[in-house]
Amino acid sequence: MKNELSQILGEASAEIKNQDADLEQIRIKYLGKKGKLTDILKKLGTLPAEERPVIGAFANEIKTKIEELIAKKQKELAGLNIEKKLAEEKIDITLPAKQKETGKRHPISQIMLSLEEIFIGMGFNIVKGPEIEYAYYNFDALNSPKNHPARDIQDTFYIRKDEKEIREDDILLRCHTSSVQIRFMEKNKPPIKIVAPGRTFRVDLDSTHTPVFHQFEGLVVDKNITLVDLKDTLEAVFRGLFGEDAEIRLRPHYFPFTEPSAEVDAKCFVCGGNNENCPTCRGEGWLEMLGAGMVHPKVLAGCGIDPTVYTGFAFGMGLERLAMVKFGIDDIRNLFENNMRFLRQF
Ligand code: 2NL
Repeated sequence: MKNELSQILGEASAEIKNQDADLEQIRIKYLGKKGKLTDILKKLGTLPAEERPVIGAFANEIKTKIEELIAKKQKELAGLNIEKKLAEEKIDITLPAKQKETGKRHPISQIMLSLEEIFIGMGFNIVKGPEIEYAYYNFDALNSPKNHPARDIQDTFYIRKDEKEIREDDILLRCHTSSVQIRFMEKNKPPIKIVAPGRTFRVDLDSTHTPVFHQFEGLVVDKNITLVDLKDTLEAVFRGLFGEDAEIRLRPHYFPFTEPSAEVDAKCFVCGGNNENCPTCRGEGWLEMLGAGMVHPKVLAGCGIDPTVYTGFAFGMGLERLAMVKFGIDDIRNLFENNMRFLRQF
C-alpha cells in the first residue's frame, strides 16, 4: 500500500507540473471524495492493526504534499497571468489626455451680467417681473394706444385674447420689460433707480429677430431729472462696456411712452469713426444701440406719480443686438442653436 501511495504522489506531481490551468480538476482527481488517495484510505481498515497508523500517517503526508504542489503551481500560474496582463495592457503615456471641458456663460448672459454689474455700481436696483403679462402692463400703461400695431396677434404672442374687442386684461407674453418697471412705479414712490433685464417675446424670425429675445431696460424717476442725466448715465454705461473712449449721441425718435424720445448711437468701437470701409459700422462711424427718452407724463400719472413734481428718463436695449455688434455675429439665430463650435468662441 505504501508503494501505491508513493506512485500516486509521483503521478500527481507529474500531472501538476504539466498543467497550465484548471488545477481544481487535479485536486478532485486525487484528493476528492472519489479521488485516488481517498480510495486507498478507504482500504485502510483491511490492514493489520499495527500497520494502520503508519500507513495512515504516510497517506496524510502524501495528501499534504499534493496540496502543497497544487498551491505552489497556483501561485506560479497567477504570476504568469499578471505578467501577461501587464504586457497586454501597457499604458501609452504619449496619448493626449482626455479633455475636461469647463463650461462658461452664454454670450447673452455675459452681456446681461456685465450690464447688471455696471448699473449696480451706479446705485441701480435690479427688478424682475412676470414673462406672462396683462395687456395693461405691456401696452396700456405705456401709453400705447388700443390700435397700436405691436398689439396685433401678428406681432405679440397671446395666451388669452378677447375675440371681439381689445382689452386690458388680455394675457400675453411680454414684448419688453417696461411692464416690470410700470409694476415697480405703482408700488414705489420716487426716487426710483432701477433696471429690468429679462426674456421677452415677439412673433418674428429672421437674421436679426428671434421669437425669444432679451431686453435690458432702465428707469430713473426723481425731482429735476433731465435729458442730461440720461445722456450722462448711458455714456458711463458704454464706457464700462466698450472702454474709456466710448462716446454716444442722441437722435430724435418717437416712442409712445417717452417724450421727447431718442435713438442712441455709440461711436463705432472698431474704427472709432475713422474708417470709411469699416465692416462693423459700414463707414457710418456710429452704431445704433438703444432707444430712450423722458418718461411720458401720462405714464407717470398712470402709476400714481405726479408729473408736475417728478420727471424721469427711461431706456431699453436689445441684448442680442448688443451681443451681435460686440462679438461681430452676423446672424442672430447662431445665438440660439446651441452649436458648441460657435458658442466656444466667446
Ligand atoms: C427700444 C426702446 C425704450 C423705454 C424703452 C420705458 C419704460 C417705462 C416708461 C417709459 Cl416704465 N419708457 N422704456 C423707453 C424708451 C425706449 O426701448 O428700442 N428698445 C429695444
